[in-house]
Amino acid sequence: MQLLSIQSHVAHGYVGNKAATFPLQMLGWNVDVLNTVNFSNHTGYGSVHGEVVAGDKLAEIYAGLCDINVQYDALLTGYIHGASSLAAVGQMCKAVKRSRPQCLWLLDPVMGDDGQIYVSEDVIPVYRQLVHSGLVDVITPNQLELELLLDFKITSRDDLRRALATLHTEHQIKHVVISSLFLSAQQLGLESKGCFYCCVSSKDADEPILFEIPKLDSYFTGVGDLFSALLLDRLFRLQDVVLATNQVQSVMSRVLAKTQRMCVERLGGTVQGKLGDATSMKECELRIVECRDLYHLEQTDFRAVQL
Ligand code: PXL
Repeated sequence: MQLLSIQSHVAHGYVGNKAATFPLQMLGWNVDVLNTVNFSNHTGYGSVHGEVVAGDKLAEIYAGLCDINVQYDALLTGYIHGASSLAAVGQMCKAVKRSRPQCLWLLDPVMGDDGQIYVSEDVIPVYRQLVHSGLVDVITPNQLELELLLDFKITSRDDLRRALATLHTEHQIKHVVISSLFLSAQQLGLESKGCFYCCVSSKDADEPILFEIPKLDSYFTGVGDLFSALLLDRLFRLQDVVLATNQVQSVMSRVLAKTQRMCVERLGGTVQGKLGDATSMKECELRIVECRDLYHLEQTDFRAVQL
């Protein structure tokens, strides 16, 4: 199984390609890695050194891959810092899909989280065009990213249903998996249980569903990057997006629990990584290597409820 992963590289820590590559390799993928930035660390540390790889440089590497005729079974696109790089990535992924329609493209429109945008905002219109190309199979936005893509705020269950319908009908996206919603249980018309919600919606299925997932009192960076990598693997194998998402969220909850445990051991009692504070950020990196035995697990911990 051959996959092209187009995301960020950081020298220290685990986001972007550093969060995706090793788990995918553990799952049996040959991962070709195209780095969209070459940074010292993720942007949440407050201090970052390094450079963004411009669109023409990315296109040059892709031309080399075409010359040697690598055939991809899957494409994974994540953190891409600016419009020029994203436009180039869009061109190459569209070319792969046109020549090999069975190749599965998971587009994670990584733009921000928790109200903070960590890429250049000029990517927004380019993501809108890409999502509209009819060539993307799966998107995995969080709620902020969904709102940026569709240019409206989601404050109710009806808004969410309207957003999903737009993605399926106007944009022809087959599967939408919203990794985390910040809508409350009350806004969704559900009983409050200290959970966050993950939403799965497919063009050909009758109704979108929600998974209720217990919240951990902590914040880690790279969680969405690991989630999208694992989802691409599971979806490729199972073809059932609800089952795939349930399995992946079950793996994620174990990875996060282990990361939190290791973090508590190091920080002694507190596990709050503070954005902009390098000392706590460093301890709150995902334990991608230490969790190596978890990626293949097939538990389904969560029950689906209708949206
Ligand atoms: O996980 C998102 C992400 C990916 N890559 C880089 C980042 C971030 C989030 O901060 O800084 C370089």
